[in-house]
Amino acid sequence: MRLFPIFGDQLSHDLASLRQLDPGTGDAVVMMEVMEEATYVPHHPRKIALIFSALRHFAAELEARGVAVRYVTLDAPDNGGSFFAEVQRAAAELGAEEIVATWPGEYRVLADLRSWEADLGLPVHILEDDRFLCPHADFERWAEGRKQLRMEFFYRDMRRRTGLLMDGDQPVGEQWNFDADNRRKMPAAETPPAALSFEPDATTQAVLALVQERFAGHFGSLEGFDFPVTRAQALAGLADFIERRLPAFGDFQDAMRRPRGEASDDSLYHSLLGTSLNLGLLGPMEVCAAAEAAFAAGKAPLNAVEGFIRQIIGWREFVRGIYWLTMPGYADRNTFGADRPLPDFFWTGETDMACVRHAVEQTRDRAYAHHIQRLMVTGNLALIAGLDPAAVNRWYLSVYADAFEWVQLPNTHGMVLHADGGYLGSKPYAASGKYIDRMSDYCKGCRFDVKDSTGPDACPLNALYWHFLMENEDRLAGNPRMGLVYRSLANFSPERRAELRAKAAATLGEWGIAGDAPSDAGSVPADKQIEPSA
Ligand code: FAD
Ligand code: DLZ
Repeated sequence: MRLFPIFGDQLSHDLASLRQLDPGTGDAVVMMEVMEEATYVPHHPRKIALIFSALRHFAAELEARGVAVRYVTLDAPDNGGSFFAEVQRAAAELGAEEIVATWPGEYRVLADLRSWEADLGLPVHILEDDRFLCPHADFERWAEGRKQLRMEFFYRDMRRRTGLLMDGDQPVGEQWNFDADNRRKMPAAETPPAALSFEPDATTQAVLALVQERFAGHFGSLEGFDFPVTRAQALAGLADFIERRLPAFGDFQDAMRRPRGEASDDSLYHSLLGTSLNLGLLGPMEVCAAAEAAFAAGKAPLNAVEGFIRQIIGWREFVRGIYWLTMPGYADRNTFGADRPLPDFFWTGETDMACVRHAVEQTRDRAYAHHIQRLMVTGNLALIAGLDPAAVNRWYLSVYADAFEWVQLPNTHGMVLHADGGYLGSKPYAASGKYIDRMSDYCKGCRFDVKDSTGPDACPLNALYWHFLMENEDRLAGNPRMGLVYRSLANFSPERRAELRAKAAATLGEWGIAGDAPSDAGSVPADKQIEPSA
């Protein structure tokens, strides 16, 4: 017989390995809730509950289809604690002759899987995960010989490959990218519709009780758990997004807003489809096809539909390609030599900065923050405060329910921290408080003055922003996309520079993370460095 391990982010009935399974021959699936996976970073309890509940529902669906499933719950008295221990036991007890797995979502798990053949003395077949649209080999070919990888060019190839929003070989609307139309600030009167909420059934309630008992010490709340945990629920979430939120998704894609006690506060017009896509309850092509159909039916404008499709076939596939191309090693890069620990408020939300407080509190309560909060609030702060990439990566991987390393790491390490030296993005998204003020209403209710940089009530982001630019001038001033800001900095007097440095140092001191972050890449081994952006 053959044994088919299915992991928590492989919950798709058309998974490559499951397509090979033949229920008539004694083949069996093994699915496991194990402490090693639940604790390799301190995952948000909501994320653990989502994965356990979705695993249990998927196992029941497989059984209903006649597949033999060996399901190991976390509280099983003899739970072996790791994928390997449980697969080893299942293989021995069932008399498995082969293991058939689908390529996992993290290098850590792949390395483990690759050692099983020797450790079990059985053939282990690892099949490509073809739920993604760009196979590894195609991405490698595309990347070959390029010193920097740019999403926009990859995305155009993906449009041609999928045929989405194409008119022959030309883009619909005669433009590939409508991003310039997608930067509206949200008017006060705008009220995004609340997303669907999924009431926990008996299976989910049992999981919630288990997670509450075992992971109460982890950051985050389980209260009001309402994630979709089955494909049927995920499809309902998709239909709801397409009908009620997609039409304005583009306009307000970059907007942020203070909480007002409305159910949509955490997501605005975003889709909330990330968990369903990453667990495998939905496929990337079906969500893009649904968006394209809404455009064809005149129910959603092109800027919204193109913007949404770009996130899926562009960014999502692009970051995955980069992850597998560069691992292991990508996570060790630290271009700016940043080494400060996370300030406590990343875990407590206790800060007077209204934007940061909201992002952290919402993350604690929902295991969700939308893209601009991740990128421009917590992410930007981590960048300009010189926080240690390893600590920042660990935080993002722990706290978001949709976080799996293949997608979390390139976004955090590359897009946000620029720790890869510009391999993924052409410039760091460093910003002062001015950006937050332009794209949100946070600054109005904030104790800090966004227009001030050095006074006692100055927005801390302002001095940190200039401090970051000064600290990394050698590395960044030559980047053509940073030319404008460095020309502004060139006009600052030595006294002004000193004032900004002093204010930044005082802020870092108040946060308990003072100390000069080295501004060169000395800590990066030569073989792990990549060319800085031209
Ligand atoms: P929407 O805004 O509605 O977007 C639709 C879908 O597009 C998302 O569900 C997602 O599948 C895809 N998408 C959008 N942006 C990206 C992107 N930059 N990279 C990959 N896919 C994208 N996304 C994750 O899925 N897991 C993560 O762990 C994760 N970590 C992130 C960390 C940082 C620092 C940043 C800046 C971004 C991260 N993202 C991550 C990307 C993005 O923020 C989330 O996909 C998005 O916020 C999920 O919410 P949503 O489903 O409402 O997305
Ligand atoms: C994230 C996670 C957690 C918390 N727990 C489990 C688990 O108990 N069983 C499981 O199959 N998967 C879990 N996961 C997801 C895995 O860590 C995920 O498969 C890898 O991160 C990607 O290879």
